[in-house]
Amino acid sequence: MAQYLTARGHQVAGIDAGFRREWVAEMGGRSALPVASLEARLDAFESARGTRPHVVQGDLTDRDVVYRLFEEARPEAIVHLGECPSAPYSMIDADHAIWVQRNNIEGTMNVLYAMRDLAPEAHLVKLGTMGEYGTPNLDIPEGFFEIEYRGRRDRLPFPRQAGSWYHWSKVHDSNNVMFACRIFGLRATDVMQGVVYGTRFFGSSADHPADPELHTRLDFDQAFGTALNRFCCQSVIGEPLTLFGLGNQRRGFLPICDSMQCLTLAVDNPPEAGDYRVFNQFEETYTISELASKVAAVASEMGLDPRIRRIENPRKEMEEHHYNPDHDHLLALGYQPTRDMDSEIRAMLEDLLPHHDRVAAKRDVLLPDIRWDGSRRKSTFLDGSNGAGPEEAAGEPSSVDEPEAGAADVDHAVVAEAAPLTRG
Ligand code: USQ
Repeated sequence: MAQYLTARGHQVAGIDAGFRREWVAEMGGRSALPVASLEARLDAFESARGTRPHVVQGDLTDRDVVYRLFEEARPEAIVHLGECPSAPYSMIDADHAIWVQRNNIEGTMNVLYAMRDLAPEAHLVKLGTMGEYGTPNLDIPEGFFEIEYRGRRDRLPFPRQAGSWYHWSKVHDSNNVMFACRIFGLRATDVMQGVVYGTRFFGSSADHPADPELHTRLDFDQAFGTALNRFCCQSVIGEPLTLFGLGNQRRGFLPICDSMQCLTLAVDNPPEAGDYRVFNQFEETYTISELASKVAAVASEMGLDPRIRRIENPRKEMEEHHYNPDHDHLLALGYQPTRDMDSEIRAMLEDLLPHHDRVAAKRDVLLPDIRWDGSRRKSTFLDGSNGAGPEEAAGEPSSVDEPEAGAADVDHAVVAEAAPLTRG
């Protein structure tokens, strides 16, 4: 995000302690693409862009650190990406559930108070999640809807029905940000983001940094790897693409470069003071089966041998449901999708193939064992074997193996990334 904003003329400061690296290590994983130390990345940033962002190594739940950064940076916009983003991680046990909620909610509260005291005109761009809404049997509006009840009408927040302690932490954040806008007169955009995938964060491949120290990370473990990223890693090392349960769960997806574009559009177009607005941010919706088929088709074209298999779903979630969310607000601001999914999958596979051995060495972290009922047990394949059973033809999963169950001139932004946290 810092690279993307800097390339567009913004001056960026940040807070980060690389906590994501610790979470992924705790899961036994590592990034498929090597990630240099923060210092080495900042050096590479300076060489490539001629400017070095002021980055504090610190914890968003430490209010003094947050206030100090606000005093130094005097932000006009704050892009808040500094939360633990993993549903499975939050479902491990009570310690992880409570820690994820404290981390996410306290960090955001500190940002809100720092804004009130030190940057009341600034614009908060806060990363929420489409998962806040859950999968209701209704179309999903962008944050609010008009409702008539007992003859009276109102515009109210659309009900949230999150599916993990992590997703609920985002719901609590949304309520807190909305309330802070009302009582402190702050302005905020809450971005309900779908599942992000990809390795190239600039819209044009020509802008992709040549220096590997400027590349993004890509996780594939059960907690921090998202579905499409995992499917690509699985294809590269010849492991089955794991469909959880029926595979008919539908989600909104968008490539990382368009996530950057959307967040930047929000930064460049702040709402009025006191306004809390919600953007649903995704490009297209797919079922997980459709997604796996897409990856398998591109991987086959590239000479790989992808296999799609269903495994027990470790989560409690609806596997067949209505899903039709609105996503008009960003389009109205000029959002234009820059890449289609197939070419993005191809680029990912090209970027991942040279790191085949890094992924293969950690293949054990691919099968999920964190279960929503709080137990820990590896999911088994639903074709009755746990490794060597019949497989679905790539690209066409069958229906067998049913499971049981304002100002455009903003130029100072603070980017908060995965803040480090102290476990209580
Ligand atoms: N799934 C599989 N196979 C896998 C991994 C996942 O079938 O190997 C399924 C899951 O059961 C789920 C769907 O794919 O139904 C999405 O799972 P995911 O792990 O890709 O994404 P999720 O847990 O929903 O969370 C991710 C990010 C989170 C963000 C969210 C957006 O980790 O930070 O908030 O996507 S959304 O899903 O729209 O809520």
